[in-house]
Amino acid sequence: MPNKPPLRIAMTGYGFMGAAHSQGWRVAPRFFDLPAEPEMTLLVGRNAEAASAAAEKFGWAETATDWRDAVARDDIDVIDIVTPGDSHVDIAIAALEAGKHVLCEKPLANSVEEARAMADAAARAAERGVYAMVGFTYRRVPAATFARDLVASGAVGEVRQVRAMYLQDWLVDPEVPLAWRLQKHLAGSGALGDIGAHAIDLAQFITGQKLTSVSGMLETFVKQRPKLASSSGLAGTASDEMGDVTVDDLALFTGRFDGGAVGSFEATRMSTGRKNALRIEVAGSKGAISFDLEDLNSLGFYDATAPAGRQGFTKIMVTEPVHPYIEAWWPSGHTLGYEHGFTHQARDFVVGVVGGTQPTPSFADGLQVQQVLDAVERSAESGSAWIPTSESAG
Ligand code: 4PW
Repeated sequence: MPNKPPLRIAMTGYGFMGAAHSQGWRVAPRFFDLPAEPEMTLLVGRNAEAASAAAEKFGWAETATDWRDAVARDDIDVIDIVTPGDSHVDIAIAALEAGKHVLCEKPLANSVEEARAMADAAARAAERGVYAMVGFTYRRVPAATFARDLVASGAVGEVRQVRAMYLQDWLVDPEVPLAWRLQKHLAGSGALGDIGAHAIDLAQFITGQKLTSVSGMLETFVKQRPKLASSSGLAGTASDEMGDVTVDDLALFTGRFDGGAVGSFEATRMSTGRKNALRIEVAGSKGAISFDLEDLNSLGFYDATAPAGRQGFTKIMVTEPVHPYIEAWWPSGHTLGYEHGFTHQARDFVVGVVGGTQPTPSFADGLQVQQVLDAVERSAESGSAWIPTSESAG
Protein backbone atom coordinates (compact mmCIF):
# COMPACT_ATOMS: atom_id res chain seq x y z
CA MET A 1 0.00 0.00 0.00
CA PRO A 2 1.45 3.40 -0.96
CA ASN A 3 2.73 5.90 1.64
CA LYS A 4 1.95 3.79 4.69
CA PRO A 5 4.61 3.19 7.32
CA PRO A 6 5.51 -0.50 7.65
CA LEU A 7 4.77 -2.52 10.78
CA ARG A 8 7.39 -5.24 10.60
CA ILE A 9 6.33 -8.45 12.31
CA ALA A 10 8.27 -11.44 13.60
CA MET A 11 6.17 -14.48 14.47
CA THR A 12 7.61 -17.04 16.88
CA GLY A 13 6.15 -20.45 16.10
CA TYR A 14 4.37 -21.73 13.01
CA GLY A 15 1.91 -24.45 14.01
CA PHE A 16 -1.88 -24.46 13.92
CA MET A 17 -2.18 -20.94 15.37
CA GLY A 18 0.77 -19.74 13.25
CA ALA A 19 -1.30 -20.49 10.17
CA ALA A 20 -4.25 -18.55 11.58
CA HIS A 21 -2.16 -15.53 12.57
CA SER A 22 -0.44 -15.52 9.16
CA GLN A 23 -3.90 -15.39 7.56
CA GLY A 24 -4.82 -12.43 9.74
CA TRP A 25 -1.68 -10.42 8.94
CA ARG A 26 -1.98 -11.22 5.22
CA VAL A 27 -5.69 -10.43 4.84
CA ALA A 28 -6.28 -7.51 7.23
CA PRO A 29 -4.63 -4.83 5.00
CA ARG A 30 -6.74 -6.02 2.08
CA PHE A 31 -10.03 -5.60 3.94
CA PHE A 32 -9.32 -2.66 6.19
CA ASP A 33 -7.74 0.77 5.64
CA LEU A 34 -4.96 0.37 8.22
CA PRO A 35 -2.73 3.20 9.51
CA ALA A 36 0.34 1.06 8.78
CA GLU A 37 1.19 -1.84 6.48
CA PRO A 38 1.83 -5.12 8.33
CA GLU A 39 4.92 -6.75 6.84
CA MET A 40 5.44 -10.48 7.46
CA THR A 41 9.18 -10.03 7.92
CA LEU A 42 10.44 -12.96 9.99
CA LEU A 43 9.23 -16.40 11.03
CA VAL A 44 11.09 -17.97 13.97
CA GLY A 45 11.26 -21.73 14.49
CA ARG A 46 13.87 -23.93 16.18
CA ASN A 47 13.92 -26.34 13.23
CA ALA A 48 15.46 -24.34 10.36
CA GLU A 49 14.13 -26.60 7.60
CA ALA A 50 10.59 -26.71 8.97
CA ALA A 51 10.60 -22.95 9.61
CA SER A 52 11.68 -22.28 6.02
CA ALA A 53 8.92 -24.50 4.67
CA ALA A 54 6.35 -22.75 6.87
CA ALA A 55 7.64 -19.30 5.84
CA GLU A 56 7.28 -20.29 2.20
CA LYS A 57 3.79 -21.66 2.77
CA PHE A 58 2.45 -18.78 4.91
CA GLY A 59 4.27 -15.90 3.18
CA TRP A 60 7.01 -14.81 5.60
CA ALA A 61 10.09 -13.11 4.07
CA GLU A 62 12.84 -14.52 6.28
CA THR A 63 13.41 -17.15 8.97
CA ALA A 64 15.45 -17.49 12.16
CA THR A 65 15.90 -20.29 14.69
CA ASP A 66 16.18 -18.21 17.87
CA TRP A 67 13.50 -15.73 19.04
CA ARG A 68 16.25 -13.66 20.66
CA ASP A 69 17.46 -12.71 17.18
CA ALA A 70 14.02 -11.27 16.39
CA VAL A 71 13.91 -9.31 19.64
CA ALA A 72 17.41 -7.90 18.96
CA ARG A 73 16.67 -6.68 15.42
CA ASP A 74 16.01 -2.96 14.93
CA ASP A 75 13.94 -3.70 11.82
CA ILE A 76 11.28 -5.61 13.79
CA ASP A 77 8.39 -3.67 15.39
CA VAL A 78 6.11 -6.50 16.60
CA ILE A 79 6.67 -9.93 18.14
CA ASP A 80 3.71 -12.27 17.54
CA ILE A 81 3.91 -15.24 19.94
CA VAL A 82 2.22 -18.45 18.79
CA THR A 83 4.54 -20.93 20.52
CA PRO A 84 3.43 -23.25 23.37
CA GLY A 85 2.59 -21.54 26.65
CA ASP A 86 5.84 -22.42 28.43
CA SER A 87 7.71 -19.91 26.24
CA HIS A 88 5.30 -16.97 26.45
CA VAL A 89 6.72 -15.26 29.54
CA ASP A 90 10.36 -15.11 28.40
CA ILE A 91 9.61 -14.02 24.84
CA ALA A 92 6.97 -11.43 25.79
CA ILE A 93 8.96 -9.72 28.54
CA ALA A 94 12.17 -9.60 26.47
CA ALA A 95 10.25 -8.19 23.50
CA LEU A 96 8.44 -5.52 25.54
CA GLU A 97 11.66 -4.45 27.24
CA ALA A 98 13.27 -4.19 23.76
CA GLY A 99 10.47 -1.83 22.68
CA LYS A 100 8.57 -4.33 20.51
CA HIS A 101 4.78 -4.45 20.55
CA VAL A 102 3.55 -7.95 21.42
CA LEU A 103 0.60 -10.08 20.36
CA CYS A 104 0.53 -13.28 22.43
CA GLU A 105 -1.70 -16.33 21.96
CA LYS A 106 -3.98 -17.45 24.77
CA PRO A 107 -3.84 -18.46 27.49
CA LEU A 108 -1.39 -15.72 28.39
CA ALA A 109 0.95 -18.03 30.30
CA ASN A 110 1.20 -21.37 32.12
CA SER A 111 0.80 -19.86 35.61
CA VAL A 112 -0.56 -16.79 37.39
CA GLU A 113 2.96 -15.85 38.42
CA GLU A 114 4.14 -15.80 34.80
CA ALA A 115 0.98 -13.95 33.68
CA ARG A 116 1.46 -11.32 36.38
CA ALA A 117 5.09 -10.75 35.35
CA MET A 118 3.91 -10.32 31.73
CA ALA A 119 1.11 -7.93 32.74
CA ASP A 120 3.54 -5.87 34.84
CA ALA A 121 6.03 -5.69 31.93
CA ALA A 122 3.19 -4.66 29.59
CA ALA A 123 2.07 -1.91 31.98
CA ARG A 124 5.64 -0.53 32.10
CA ALA A 125 5.96 -0.75 28.32
CA ALA A 126 2.62 1.03 27.74
CA GLU A 127 4.07 4.06 29.53
CA ARG A 128 6.63 4.14 26.69
CA GLY A 129 3.98 3.71 23.97
CA VAL A 130 4.72 -0.01 23.51
CA TYR A 131 1.61 -2.20 23.70
CA ALA A 132 0.70 -5.85 24.25
CA MET A 133 -2.47 -7.79 23.42
CA VAL A 134 -3.58 -11.36 24.16
CA GLY A 135 -5.30 -13.33 21.40
CA PHE A 136 -8.84 -14.01 22.55
CA THR A 137 -9.91 -13.74 18.93
CA TYR A 138 -13.52 -14.91 19.28
CA ARG A 139 -14.50 -11.55 20.77
CA ARG A 140 -14.17 -10.32 17.20
CA VAL A 141 -16.64 -12.68 15.56
CA PRO A 142 -19.36 -10.13 14.67
CA ALA A 143 -22.12 -12.06 16.47
CA ALA A 144 -20.04 -12.17 19.67
CA THR A 145 -19.45 -8.43 19.72
CA PHE A 146 -23.11 -7.89 18.80
CA ALA A 147 -24.11 -10.10 21.75
CA ARG A 148 -21.97 -7.93 24.02
CA ASP A 149 -23.63 -4.78 22.65
CA LEU A 150 -27.14 -6.25 23.15
CA VAL A 151 -26.44 -7.19 26.79
CA ALA A 152 -24.83 -3.80 27.47
CA SER A 153 -27.90 -2.07 26.00
CA GLY A 154 -30.13 -3.79 28.59
CA ALA A 155 -31.90 -5.93 25.97
CA VAL A 156 -31.85 -9.02 28.24
CA GLY A 157 -32.29 -7.04 31.46
CA GLU A 158 -30.49 -8.19 34.62
CA VAL A 159 -28.05 -10.97 33.71
CA ARG A 160 -28.80 -13.92 36.01
CA GLN A 161 -27.30 -17.05 34.45
CA VAL A 162 -24.46 -17.73 32.00
CA ARG A 163 -24.02 -21.08 30.31
CA ALA A 164 -20.62 -21.35 28.58
CA MET A 165 -19.03 -24.29 26.84
CA TYR A 166 -16.29 -24.97 24.34
CA LEU A 167 -16.62 -28.43 22.83
CA GLN A 168 -14.26 -30.07 20.34
CA ASP A 169 -13.67 -33.74 19.54
CA TRP A 170 -10.23 -33.98 17.96
CA LEU A 171 -8.90 -35.99 20.91
CA VAL A 172 -11.62 -38.67 21.04
CA ASP A 173 -9.33 -41.09 19.16
CA PRO A 174 -6.79 -42.48 21.68
CA GLU A 175 -4.31 -42.84 18.81
CA VAL A 176 -4.02 -39.04 18.41
CA PRO A 177 -0.43 -38.49 19.53
CA LEU A 178 0.93 -36.73 22.58
CA ALA A 179 1.29 -33.24 21.10
CA TRP A 180 2.40 -30.30 23.25
CA ARG A 181 -1.22 -29.42 24.14
CA LEU A 182 -1.36 -32.71 26.09
CA GLN A 183 1.76 -32.07 28.18
CA LYS A 184 1.44 -29.90 31.29
CA HIS A 185 5.06 -28.64 31.31
CA LEU A 186 4.50 -27.20 27.81
CA ALA A 187 0.80 -26.21 27.80
CA GLY A 188 0.11 -25.50 31.48
CA SER A 189 -3.19 -27.37 31.36
CA GLY A 190 -5.34 -29.25 28.86
CA ALA A 191 -8.84 -28.35 27.69
CA LEU A 192 -9.14 -25.95 30.65
CA GLY A 193 -6.51 -23.52 29.41
CA ASP A 194 -6.49 -24.31 25.70
CA ILE A 195 -10.21 -23.77 25.07
CA GLY A 196 -11.73 -23.13 28.50
CA ALA A 197 -9.85 -19.84 28.49
CA HIS A 198 -11.87 -18.80 25.43
CA ALA A 199 -15.16 -19.68 27.16
CA ILE A 200 -14.15 -17.71 30.26
CA ASP A 201 -13.03 -14.66 28.28
CA LEU A 202 -16.05 -14.64 25.98
CA ALA A 203 -18.55 -15.11 28.83
CA GLN A 204 -16.98 -12.18 30.68
CA PHE A 205 -16.75 -10.09 27.48
CA ILE A 206 -20.41 -10.60 26.54
CA THR A 207 -21.80 -10.06 30.07
CA GLY A 208 -19.40 -7.33 31.13
CA GLN A 209 -18.99 -9.20 34.42
CA LYS A 210 -15.88 -10.89 35.87
CA LEU A 211 -15.73 -14.25 37.65
CA THR A 212 -14.87 -13.84 41.34
CA SER A 213 -15.04 -17.44 42.59
CA VAL A 214 -15.30 -20.92 41.06
CA SER A 215 -15.83 -24.55 41.99
CA GLY A 216 -14.64 -27.15 39.56
CA MET A 217 -13.37 -30.57 38.56
CA LEU A 218 -10.95 -31.90 35.98
CA GLU A 219 -10.87 -35.34 34.32
CA THR A 220 -8.42 -37.15 32.05
CA PHE A 221 -10.08 -39.96 30.09
CA VAL A 222 -7.14 -41.16 27.98
CA LYS A 223 -4.15 -41.58 30.31
CA GLN A 224 -1.54 -42.53 27.69
CA ARG A 225 -1.09 -41.71 24.03
CA PRO A 226 1.54 -42.50 21.34
CA LYS A 227 4.46 -40.09 21.54
CA LEU A 228 4.79 -37.65 18.69
CA ALA A 229 6.90 -38.72 15.70
CA SER A 230 6.44 -35.38 13.90
CA SER A 231 4.11 -32.49 14.63
CA SER A 232 1.76 -30.80 12.19
CA GLY A 233 -1.37 -28.77 12.90
CA LEU A 234 -3.07 -29.58 16.18
CA ALA A 235 -1.74 -33.12 16.43
CA GLY A 236 0.83 -34.73 14.09
CA THR A 237 2.00 -38.30 13.44
CA ALA A 238 2.36 -40.97 16.13
CA SER A 239 5.47 -42.97 17.04
CA ASP A 240 5.44 -46.53 18.45
CA GLU A 241 6.33 -45.39 21.96
CA MET A 242 3.60 -44.46 24.49
CA GLY A 243 3.72 -41.50 26.87
CA ASP A 244 1.63 -40.17 29.76
CA VAL A 245 -1.03 -37.51 29.22
CA THR A 246 -0.40 -34.97 32.00
CA VAL A 247 -3.32 -32.59 31.44
CA ASP A 248 -7.11 -32.60 31.69
CA ASP A 249 -9.36 -33.86 28.90
CA LEU A 250 -12.38 -32.21 30.50
CA ALA A 251 -12.97 -29.23 32.78
CA LEU A 252 -16.35 -28.62 34.44
CA PHE A 253 -16.89 -25.69 36.79
CA THR A 254 -19.43 -23.25 38.14
CA GLY A 255 -18.72 -19.64 38.92
CA ARG A 256 -20.03 -16.48 40.53
CA PHE A 257 -19.66 -13.13 38.71
CA ASP A 258 -19.04 -9.73 40.27
CA GLY A 259 -22.31 -8.43 38.81
CA GLY A 260 -24.39 -11.10 40.58
CA ALA A 261 -24.72 -13.61 37.75
CA VAL A 262 -23.98 -17.32 38.19
CA GLY A 263 -22.34 -19.41 35.49
CA SER A 264 -21.69 -23.00 34.43
CA PHE A 265 -18.69 -23.84 32.26
CA GLU A 266 -17.55 -26.86 30.26
CA ALA A 267 -14.40 -27.31 28.19
CA THR A 268 -13.43 -30.53 26.47
CA ARG A 269 -11.66 -31.70 23.32
CA MET A 270 -13.42 -35.10 23.59
CA SER A 271 -17.05 -34.11 23.02
CA THR A 272 -17.80 -36.56 20.22
CA GLY A 273 -19.38 -34.81 17.26
CA ARG A 274 -18.74 -31.26 18.38
CA LYS A 275 -16.04 -29.71 16.13
CA ASN A 276 -15.65 -26.15 17.33
CA ALA A 277 -18.71 -25.50 19.46
CA LEU A 278 -17.98 -22.43 21.53
CA ARG A 279 -21.41 -21.61 22.95
CA ILE A 280 -22.46 -18.81 25.28
CA GLU A 281 -26.02 -18.46 26.55
CA VAL A 282 -27.02 -15.54 28.76
CA ALA A 283 -30.37 -15.62 30.56
CA GLY A 284 -31.66 -12.30 31.89
CA SER A 285 -34.74 -10.84 33.50
CA LYS A 286 -36.05 -9.46 30.20
CA GLY A 287 -34.60 -11.85 27.63
CA ALA A 288 -31.75 -14.10 26.54
CA ILE A 289 -29.02 -14.45 23.94
CA SER A 290 -27.49 -17.59 22.47
CA PHE A 291 -24.15 -17.55 20.60
CA ASP A 292 -22.75 -20.65 18.82
CA LEU A 293 -19.45 -20.50 16.94
CA GLU A 294 -20.65 -23.42 14.81
CA ASP A 295 -23.45 -21.14 13.58
CA LEU A 296 -21.50 -17.92 13.78
CA ASN A 297 -23.30 -15.75 11.23
CA SER A 298 -26.33 -15.52 13.51
CA LEU A 299 -27.23 -14.82 17.14
CA GLY A 300 -30.20 -16.25 19.02
CA PHE A 301 -32.21 -13.56 20.83
CA TYR A 302 -35.28 -14.00 23.05
CA ASP A 303 -37.29 -10.88 23.98
CA ALA A 304 -39.41 -11.65 27.03
CA THR A 305 -41.01 -8.21 26.73
CA ALA A 306 -42.58 -9.04 23.34
CA PRO A 307 -46.37 -9.39 23.35
CA ALA A 308 -47.62 -12.73 24.65
CA GLY A 309 -47.95 -15.23 21.84
CA ARG A 310 -45.18 -13.58 19.86
CA GLN A 311 -42.23 -14.54 22.06
CA GLY A 312 -39.61 -16.95 20.79
CA PHE A 313 -35.89 -17.30 20.13
CA THR A 314 -35.31 -15.33 16.95
CA LYS A 315 -32.24 -15.97 14.78
CA ILE A 316 -30.72 -12.59 14.03
CA MET A 317 -28.48 -12.76 10.95
CA VAL A 318 -25.40 -10.78 12.03
CA THR A 319 -24.36 -9.90 8.50
CA GLU A 320 -25.70 -6.40 8.03
CA PRO A 321 -23.87 -3.05 7.86
CA VAL A 322 -25.34 -2.06 11.25
CA HIS A 323 -23.52 -4.98 12.90
CA PRO A 324 -19.96 -4.89 14.28
CA TYR A 325 -17.05 -5.54 11.91
CA ILE A 326 -19.38 -6.13 8.97
CA GLU A 327 -17.73 -3.33 7.06
CA ALA A 328 -15.28 -6.01 6.02
CA TRP A 329 -17.60 -9.04 6.01
CA TRP A 330 -17.14 -11.43 3.13
CA PRO A 331 -18.86 -14.71 2.29
CA SER A 332 -17.12 -17.51 4.03
CA GLY A 333 -17.66 -20.98 5.38
CA HIS A 334 -18.13 -22.07 8.98
CA THR A 335 -14.48 -21.24 9.56
CA LEU A 336 -15.44 -17.56 9.45
CA GLY A 337 -14.72 -17.50 13.16
CA TYR A 338 -11.13 -18.15 12.33
CA GLU A 339 -10.81 -15.81 9.40
CA HIS A 340 -12.89 -13.02 10.94
CA GLY A 341 -11.33 -13.40 14.35
CA PHE A 342 -7.73 -13.24 13.24
CA THR A 343 -8.25 -10.64 10.53
CA HIS A 344 -10.15 -8.36 12.91
CA GLN A 345 -7.60 -9.06 15.63
CA ALA A 346 -4.78 -7.99 13.29
CA ARG A 347 -6.75 -4.85 12.33
CA ASP A 348 -7.47 -3.83 15.92
CA PHE A 349 -3.87 -4.57 16.98
CA VAL A 350 -2.41 -2.40 14.19
CA VAL A 351 -4.88 0.44 14.81
CA GLY A 352 -4.07 0.35 18.54
CA VAL A 353 -0.29 0.19 18.47
CA VAL A 354 0.04 2.73 15.63
CA GLY A 355 -2.54 5.05 17.13
CA GLY A 356 -0.99 4.89 20.60
CA THR A 357 -4.01 3.29 22.30
CA GLN A 358 -4.04 0.02 24.28
CA PRO A 359 -5.50 -2.74 22.10
CA THR A 360 -7.82 -5.15 23.94
CA PRO A 361 -7.78 -7.69 25.37
CA SER A 362 -4.74 -6.50 27.24
CA PHE A 363 -2.25 -8.58 29.22
CA ALA A 364 -4.15 -7.43 32.34
CA ASP A 365 -7.22 -9.13 30.85
CA GLY A 366 -5.07 -12.20 30.15
CA LEU A 367 -3.86 -12.21 33.77
CA GLN A 368 -7.44 -12.13 35.05
CA VAL A 369 -8.37 -15.16 32.90
CA GLN A 370 -5.21 -16.91 34.15
CA GLN A 371 -6.40 -16.33 37.74
CA VAL A 372 -9.71 -18.02 36.88
CA LEU A 373 -7.88 -20.98 35.31
CA ASP A 374 -5.64 -21.25 38.37
CA ALA A 375 -8.63 -21.10 40.73
CA VAL A 376 -10.37 -23.90 38.82
CA GLU A 377 -7.24 -26.05 39.10
CA ARG A 378 -6.93 -25.32 42.83
CA SER A 379 -10.60 -26.11 43.31
CA ALA A 380 -10.27 -29.40 41.46
CA GLU A 381 -7.25 -30.31 43.62
CA SER A 382 -9.22 -29.50 46.78
CA GLY A 383 -12.21 -31.62 45.87
CA SER A 384 -14.23 -28.82 44.22
CA ALA A 385 -14.20 -26.30 47.07
CA TRP A 386 -15.18 -22.74 46.15
CA ILE A 387 -11.97 -20.82 45.35
CA PRO A 388 -11.72 -17.02 44.88
CA THR A 389 -10.23 -16.08 41.53
CA SER A 390 -8.09 -13.20 42.78
CA GLU A 391 -4.63 -14.17 44.02
CA SER A 392 -4.99 -11.83 46.96
CA ALA A 393 -8.12 -13.60 48.14
CA GLY A 394 -5.91 -15.93 50.18
O1 4PW B 1 -5.38 -23.36 20.83
C1 4PW B 1 -6.73 -23.61 20.49
C2 4PW B 1 -6.81 -24.85 19.62
O2 4PW B 1 -6.52 -25.98 20.43
C3 4PW B 1 -7.40 -22.45 19.81
O3 4PW B 1 -7.32 -21.29 20.59
C4 4PW B 1 -8.88 -22.88 19.53
O4 4PW B 1 -9.03 -24.22 19.93
C5 4PW B 1 -9.08 -23.06 18.07
O5 4PW B 1 -8.46 -24.36 17.83
C6 4PW B 1 -8.26 -25.00 19.11
